[in-house]
Amino acid sequence: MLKSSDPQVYGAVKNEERRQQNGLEMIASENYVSEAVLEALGTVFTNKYSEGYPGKRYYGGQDFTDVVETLAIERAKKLFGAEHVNVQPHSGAPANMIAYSAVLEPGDKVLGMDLSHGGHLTHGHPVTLSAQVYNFVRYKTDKTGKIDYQALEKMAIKEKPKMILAGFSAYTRQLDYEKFAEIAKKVGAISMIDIAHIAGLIAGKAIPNPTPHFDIVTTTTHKTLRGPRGGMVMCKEKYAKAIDKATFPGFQGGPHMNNVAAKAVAFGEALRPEFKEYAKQVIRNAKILERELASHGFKLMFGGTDNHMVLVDVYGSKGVTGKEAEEALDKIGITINKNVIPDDPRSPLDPSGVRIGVPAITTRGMKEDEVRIIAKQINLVLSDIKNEKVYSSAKEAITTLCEEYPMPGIKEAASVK
Ligand code: DSN
Repeated sequence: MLKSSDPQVYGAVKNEERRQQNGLEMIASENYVSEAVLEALGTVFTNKYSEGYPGKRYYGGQDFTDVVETLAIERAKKLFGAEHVNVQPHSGAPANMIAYSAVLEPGDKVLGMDLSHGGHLTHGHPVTLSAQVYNFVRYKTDKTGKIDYQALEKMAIKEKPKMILAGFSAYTRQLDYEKFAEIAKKVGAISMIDIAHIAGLIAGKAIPNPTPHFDIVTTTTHKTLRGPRGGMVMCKEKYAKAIDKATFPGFQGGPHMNNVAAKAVAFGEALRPEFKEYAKQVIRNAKILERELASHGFKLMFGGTDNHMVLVDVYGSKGVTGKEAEEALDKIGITINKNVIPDDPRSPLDPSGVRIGVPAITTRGMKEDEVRIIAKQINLVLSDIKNEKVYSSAKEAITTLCEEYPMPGIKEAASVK
């Protein structure tokens, strides 16, 4: 047992359980997995090497790895209506690199969303390997917080990219999938979308599904999809061979089969009716958070939200930097992350904004009333950040919520103190 064989690691695990139970996780990309997903992660599949794909492996002993990988693939196809699925990518960044390398040559041009406008590092930020290999040109949102599709089309005609990439990690509005696909088609580019943040909302049918419109779809399997940390690439049959080859042997070695088994479990959960209700509640909770924060005088970027998160200009609203806001909310048991806002004049280490998401608190069962309480505490603390007195009552309100809504996944969550 871990407790006796390695008390140090065991202690850290128990402390992390306590931290997760006794605080509210509001980092938009995090969530709590079920006990079944955790159990699958801790199985003997972690011992197995399975290079290749079901029915076509390089090593023996694959009867049961084939079972879990096939289940994961078939369930993902059902969830997203995908023609082809590869469940082996270790996470989101590898999934994106796999997709690029499957269809692009070094130096090829890609249009991707600017990081400060909600895009992701792996969509062409200069500090990444992908930006060293490919030539990324970045588009932005306009003053209204929307993507100007006419301007995007003009840019695509001028730049003649090999790929047009949609998707984000801090953008809060619904994308026009058809428009992206139409522009890509017009300029002869491959269309790709990274749905890492919104995969669970799509699987739960709370927002439209982009899979039919795009050549390639990448995602993580954690975040709103509530599976194990991992990645996945879906594509049209036309790109199936290229994606599989780019995954293995192109970019990765053996898949992590315990992780693939846990993906199968999570996808099975996402196919159940309860998951649809979960996804809808996530959207309802985010909308209430948007309205409550706006009513408390916070400036919401992009004009609000259509998904699971809000991006708030705390510096412009309350004169508090993103870093200060993150630290202040940490003190009352709310974990969020500082975040740049579009064309942020401040540095990424102490930006103007914070990103706040509701997927994890919704998994705990919290609804509109609880979100109102949370927004109130956020406002009390960030409006009076230097007043130590507001912290204790705010912390008490958050602790009460944590006790009323224990986190799933651990057997004795409620008794973890
Ligand atoms: N770190 C994840 C996020 O928070 O959006 C994605 O890389």
